[in-house]
Amino acid sequence: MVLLRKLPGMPGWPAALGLRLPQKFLFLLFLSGLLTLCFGALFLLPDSSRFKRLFLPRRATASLPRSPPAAAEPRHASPAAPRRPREKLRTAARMAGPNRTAPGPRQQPQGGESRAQPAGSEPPARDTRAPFRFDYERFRRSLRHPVRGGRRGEDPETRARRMKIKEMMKFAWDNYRQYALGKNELRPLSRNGHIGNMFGGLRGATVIDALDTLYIMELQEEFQEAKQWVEQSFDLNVNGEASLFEVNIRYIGGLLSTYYLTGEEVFKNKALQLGEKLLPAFNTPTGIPRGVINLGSGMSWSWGWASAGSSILAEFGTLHLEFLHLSELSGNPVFAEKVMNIRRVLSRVEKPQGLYPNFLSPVTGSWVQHHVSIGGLGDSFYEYLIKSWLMSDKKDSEAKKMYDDALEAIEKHLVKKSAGGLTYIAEWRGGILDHKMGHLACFSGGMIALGAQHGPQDSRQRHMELAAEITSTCHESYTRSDTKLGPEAFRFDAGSEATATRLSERYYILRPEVVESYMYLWRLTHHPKYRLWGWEVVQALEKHCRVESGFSGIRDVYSTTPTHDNMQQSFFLAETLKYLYLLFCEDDVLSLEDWVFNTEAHPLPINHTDFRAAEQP
Ligand code: DMJ
Repeated sequence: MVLLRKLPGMPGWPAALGLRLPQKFLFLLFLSGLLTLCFGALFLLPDSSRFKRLFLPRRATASLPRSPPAAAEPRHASPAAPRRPREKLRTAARMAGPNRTAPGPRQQPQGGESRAQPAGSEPPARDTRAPFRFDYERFRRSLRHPVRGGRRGEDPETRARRMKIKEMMKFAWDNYRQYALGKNELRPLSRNGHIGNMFGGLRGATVIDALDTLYIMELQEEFQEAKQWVEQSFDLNVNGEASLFEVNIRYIGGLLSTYYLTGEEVFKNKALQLGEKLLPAFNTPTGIPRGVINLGSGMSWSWGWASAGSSILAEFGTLHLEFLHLSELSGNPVFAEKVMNIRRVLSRVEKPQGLYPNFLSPVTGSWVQHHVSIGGLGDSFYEYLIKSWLMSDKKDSEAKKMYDDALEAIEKHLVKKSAGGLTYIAEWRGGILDHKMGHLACFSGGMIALGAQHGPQDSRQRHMELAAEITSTCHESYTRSDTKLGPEAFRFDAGSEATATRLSERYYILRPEVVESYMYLWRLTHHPKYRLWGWEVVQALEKHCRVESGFSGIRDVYSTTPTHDNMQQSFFLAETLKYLYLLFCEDDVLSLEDWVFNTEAHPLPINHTDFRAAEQP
């Protein structure tokens, strides 16, 4: 009213009734604007809940999120998170066996598929009773070995070889940083960056994949460069189609492991924020996620090439380790619930001959096609079963049983010996064997050796022999090529023995699986041949893949002058160089007693206890 009186030509309030029509209209417009402003201001006050209750029904008020706590605290829950009593929330988040973490069966929407909740469209629900805090210091004290090891006394040759691999990592990083920082991969011949379409608009795949390797190798300046990029430039507000699997194993895996190694909150917070963006992919009738998700809208769908809209075993079966850690670090059980539900579906579905086919319908929960492979499309599902058991400090007995049963079926139906005496794992197509092994399948030597440590004496020995034989076959696929690097796939038919028979299978893209198995077999047997074989790979990489500005894949391992594919894959820094480095380290560097490696070689801690901090006042 004070304002009205001061307006030129505007009389006091009583006189306003005598205004002419246009003036009245203007006055009413002004008045209604003022009222709207006052009403809206109620919601902007720091704690307006009392006012809000005047205008909103009680239930709607209760579900409004509280304002975020201290800056370092990540958002804990997702729209899908049920609100539960605090004790239940804590228990489900803990990394325990299925009996301890298992939530009730997933509630499915009636009459078809639920709609994905657009990521970020609604602020996540939150457990408001007390802030959750993961006790990082307590976790670090629980480790049995210093993360970068503490033993002395190695021979000078081993040290020199390790230093050579460190130099390769520095070279790979320096060139990426110089020519492609912020892009996903380096193109070392054209000296620029590659973005690709696997990560839904996320950038810096090489930065995130390289972080823990740089840290472990004590490349401190380089680690700081990578960290600075994450702090200043890593943007999660993107809008694009991402592979759920790739984002999980590379980004979430890399961020989680770097948090556990360094205690730097930025990595944990980014991992949790990204984890929440993946949750809408699980909104299917079975809870089996689809393979592709738009990180902006939350819409998800299956790969166009996957038969009949199915989800891929190696994709939805390779979330367990990371998702349990997201729950562990946030106190929010939703992540653990999602992967325990996948476990439930898989443990119940009927398996042909005890085998797991690669394609499952997220709508019906049944297999779509009977193609079984321990290589591409199947591989890391098996890996995550045994590693889930190890990561649970051997409490997740359901995972161990599923692994043991699967391995038994693989031994029975897929393990074969070639005419030349090489052991290999064939693929299975509706009962018919395809006598080929992909490079990807070569991780299985390491996996079987790892699992063998914990079986009864007879199977332990048999499995160690099997692991050693498969690793030896994969080594043969390398030694039988002109470059001493292995092809993408090799066969055991029509006279071929561990060699590629098709032109399209002759390439090598800096993959890690063979050196991964060398690393495990070395740690578990200390047979010197594994270090020798690893050194052969180092020499071959230097000779054929190192170019002026980085490392590149090659198109034909059987050519002594191979052409380069102009791509330095991010997994070369995450896995290939890390496993090679560890092969020449003492066993206490990232000890297998403390860590399991996710399928992208990002170390995640074995959970010896619950590291929830005492409740905050
Ligand atoms: C990596 O991204 C992971 O190891 C994945 O499990 C399969 N393949 C690539 C490397 O070959």
